[in-house]
Amino acid sequence: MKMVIRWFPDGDTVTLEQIRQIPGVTGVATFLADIPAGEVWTDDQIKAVKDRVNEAGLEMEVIESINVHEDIKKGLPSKDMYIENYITTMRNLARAGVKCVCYNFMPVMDWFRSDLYLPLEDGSFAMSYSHDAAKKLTLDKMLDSMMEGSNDFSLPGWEPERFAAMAKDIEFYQNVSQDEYFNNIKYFLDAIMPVAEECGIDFGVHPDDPPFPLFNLPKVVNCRDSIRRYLDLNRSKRNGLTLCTGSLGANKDNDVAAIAGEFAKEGRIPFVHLRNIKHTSDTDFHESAHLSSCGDLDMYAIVKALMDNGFDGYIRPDHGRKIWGEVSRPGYGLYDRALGAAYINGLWEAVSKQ
Ligand code: DNO
Repeated sequence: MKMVIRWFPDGDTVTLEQIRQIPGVTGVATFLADIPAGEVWTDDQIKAVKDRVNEAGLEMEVIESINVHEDIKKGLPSKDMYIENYITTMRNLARAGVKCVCYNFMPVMDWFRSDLYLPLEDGSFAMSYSHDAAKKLTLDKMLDSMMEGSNDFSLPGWEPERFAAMAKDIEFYQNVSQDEYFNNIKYFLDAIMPVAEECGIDFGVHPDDPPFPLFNLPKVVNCRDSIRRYLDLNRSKRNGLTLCTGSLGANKDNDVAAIAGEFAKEGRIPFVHLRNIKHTSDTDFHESAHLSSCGDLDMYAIVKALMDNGFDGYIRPDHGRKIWGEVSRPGYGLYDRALGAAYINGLWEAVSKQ
């Protein structure tokens, strides 16, 4: 197992020097911030970020994410050009020593929360999700808030141009069936997996977050069966899952430890996002500190399932709460993620010595 921390090269409040001082952390999960989805990441651009990371004494073996252009998701004729670009980026990253790529195939949107700063009893703030509140959010309201420069809905990892095209895209998908959408995924996977094999890069698709339907968009990966379906679309071992415990765990029906064990055993989990959540109803939850006792997920059981089944990939602590007055991107401050890393290291050592 190698522990990494997500780091945004475009003005992160958390520095590489700080990350270097978190015990057990050997690298970052990062990306090239200025390049719109669909464009090639050149050798020079990759080198510029890698040099910064390496100079701080850290590795850049994990990329989170190379975003998939919406035309590929929609299955439009222009998809082939964007897939070619994707493949060129993969080859360039492989030459720079990248071993793992986290990406998603969620239509239009990446992860979604209805509140970024829910006050918790202990004085910290956490991101939360209310299904009713999410249903009440109209696209217009979200766009207005972004136009006004409010950061109420600014989500790290989303590129600005995705917002602008959002309304049109949501409309487009109203006529796309789940099966058609999976055909588009298969087309993409069949094109990139031979290259992933050749370059030695593991791909981990990120689950839908939250795992509930929003805006009537096709859902992709949100439970054991849909993970199986996704991985069966292309049987290359490089076609894997980013096991995001908080995303999958948001659906109470998901047994996250069982999912971790089943897919780790097959060598299909190259990357794990570990975090805990606390349910407030069947659909609603808020994020919590990483400890099992702070949320509803049994983090020990998840780590043990991974380890017992031969997991040998990358792990990162996922979203942290806002604590100790830290100002940062929502979910991606230093303090609570560093506490999460320390806790995960402790679980790992304990399980490994049993
Ligand atoms: C959220 C992240 C996701 C993830 C993407 C991968 O905090 O885990 O934004 O990076 O879905 O493409």
